[in-house]
Amino acid sequence: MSQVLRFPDGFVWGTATASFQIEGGRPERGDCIWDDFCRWPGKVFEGDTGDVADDHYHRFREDVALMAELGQNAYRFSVSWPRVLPDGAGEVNEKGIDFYSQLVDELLAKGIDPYVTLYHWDLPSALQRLGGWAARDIIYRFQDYVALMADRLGDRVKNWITHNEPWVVAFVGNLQGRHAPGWEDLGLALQVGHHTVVSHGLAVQALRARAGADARVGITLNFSPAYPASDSPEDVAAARMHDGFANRWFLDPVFKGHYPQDLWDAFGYQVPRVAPGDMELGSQPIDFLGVNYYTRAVVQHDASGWLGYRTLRPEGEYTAMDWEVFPQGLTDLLLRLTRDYGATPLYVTENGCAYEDVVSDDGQVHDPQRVEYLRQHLAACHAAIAQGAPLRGYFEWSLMDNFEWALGYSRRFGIVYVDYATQQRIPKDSARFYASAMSRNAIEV
Ligand code: IFM
Repeated sequence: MSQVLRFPDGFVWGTATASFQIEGGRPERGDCIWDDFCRWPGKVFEGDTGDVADDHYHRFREDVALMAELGQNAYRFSVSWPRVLPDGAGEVNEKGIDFYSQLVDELLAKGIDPYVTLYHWDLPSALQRLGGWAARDIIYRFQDYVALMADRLGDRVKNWITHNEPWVVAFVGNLQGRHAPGWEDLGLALQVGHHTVVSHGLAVQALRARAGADARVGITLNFSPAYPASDSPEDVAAARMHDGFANRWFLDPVFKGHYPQDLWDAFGYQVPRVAPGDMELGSQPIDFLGVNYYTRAVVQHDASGWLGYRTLRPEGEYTAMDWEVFPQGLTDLLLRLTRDYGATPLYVTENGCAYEDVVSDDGQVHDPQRVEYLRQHLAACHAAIAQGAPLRGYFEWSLMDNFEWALGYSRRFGIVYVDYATQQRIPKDSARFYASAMSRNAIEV
């Protein structure tokens, strides 16, 4: 017998995207570190670039019409810093500002509330040449850029996200070398991470001062809930270590004003330089936390592994990213955030999956696995709400197929299929499933 799970009245239903992944419109903006990274041989699948992507820069009206057809009441997108400030600072590209201004107007005209992310990884190349996120001056350049956007959009945009996944910025870009700028240096990565935390604080101040008294400001973090491989004390301690590295390293400074001591000790001499006042800046009160969840980590003690552990690949169902499908992890995460970090309103700002979608003979894209993934993760959200998590909304990643960073266009996360040769958009079965969930404010399980 099926059961209907109803969401609270006023629940926010959206989809999410990011500038570099969908916009294209390369000649109409300055260069960013991902343009440079795409040119680095071997770094990005088949040398794919963001030059055209989904051509959203030229097709945004069509894309907003699609969102309206789906029936979403919110949309999360990011601003490309080099589109509005081609050199990262100084001269403003008014055409770039106009693009975002028109996008916001178009959304509002269709009853869709914009949630604007200010940094989703496309740092202006001009600023990278000055040291990028590793150089302290970046925090003030970010503050100026955020102030500009608050001045230009703050009359209409009420929900702001300072950073998307600073963990990925710091560690995937500067320790693992798999993202731009491509470095492999722990000390550098930790300093980069620290500057994102401090710049988040400065951005909160800029938004509070300039985006209107009703502006709501948050940050989006990515999470990797840690489950010990066994109940042995060694595995439990290993899971705690992974939790410190993957989750608490950014949660604690943002909510508690200090780095987690266990990880601080583990990082030894590589820890970041922290100037007086930094931790107070980074931990100012915020209005919500954005939660990005895709999968969990099963952690086993391994003295030879980095930080003394390794992650396992349990039996189960996997997406095309080779990420385990584990909806319970989302319930556990939302409840844990509520328990350990207070009752800050939560939004799932990203959740979704990649599968090998194809256009069938009937011209449609049938993606039953994504439908099930969404259904199960929405049920997981519902369970967390029922147990007290202050979850206010859910943004599906992603509205449409797009540039999946180092994997180029080889992974499709959209509920809308994009034919990159023609730029045709084809809503997948999952788009219809999600549209029905949004219109009913409920799912059936
Ligand atoms: O595509 C990314 C997004 O930019 C940030 N979060 C994870 C997604 C899937 O990998």
